[in-house]
Amino acid sequence: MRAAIALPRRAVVLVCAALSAAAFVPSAGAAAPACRHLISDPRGDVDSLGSPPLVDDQSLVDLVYVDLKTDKRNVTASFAVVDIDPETTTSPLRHSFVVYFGSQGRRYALQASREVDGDIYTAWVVTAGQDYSDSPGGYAWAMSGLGAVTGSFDGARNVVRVVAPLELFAATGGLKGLLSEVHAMSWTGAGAAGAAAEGSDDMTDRVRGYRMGATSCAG
Ligand SMILES: [Ca+2]
Ligand SMILES: [Ca+2]
Repeated sequence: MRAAIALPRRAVVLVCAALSAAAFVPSAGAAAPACRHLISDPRGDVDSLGSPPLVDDQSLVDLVYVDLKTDKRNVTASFAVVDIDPETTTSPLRHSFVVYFGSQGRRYALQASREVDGDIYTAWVVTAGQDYSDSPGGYAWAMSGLGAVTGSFDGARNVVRVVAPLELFAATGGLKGLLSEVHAMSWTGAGAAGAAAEGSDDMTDRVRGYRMGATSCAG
């Protein structure tokens, strides 16, 4: 009986020792990012829209992680996707990614779209309503562009980025402290913006926020 009890205790001690070693002795050459993703989203949870929905590869808008990052000059949004459309100019469908957040009483959005004619990056301030959601229609909602931003579609890493200078937000109150109530979505579309048919979309959970300047996984 004593042996039966002693053995698990010894095992626990050994496990603790192993964990301590792993925590305090970095392995040579290992990249150990000390970040935690702001938003995690399941794979394979893209919804089909329209009747019939547009034919599309849903992995191209299947969100996995969404992160925000700020430094002294920029706010960056990073969307990790299951796959990225490599055909910038020949795909018949638009693939769009947007993240919403609040600051100083305003709501903002950072968006990237891989369009038929190229890639478009936008920073928005919400001017009516709150922000887009998957709730039924009937809400008044509008956004206004803040100015020129940059970004990238990284096909090697399957990451979409939007980089917006902080100065763009100054005229509407600026960004400060907690970028709050963060959530994101992605979708496919066809046709002119505003009159587009949609094929599929992916929504994320809404999280409390990102503290400006904090460690981030945004790449
Ligand atoms: Ca997803
Ligand atoms: Ca989702």
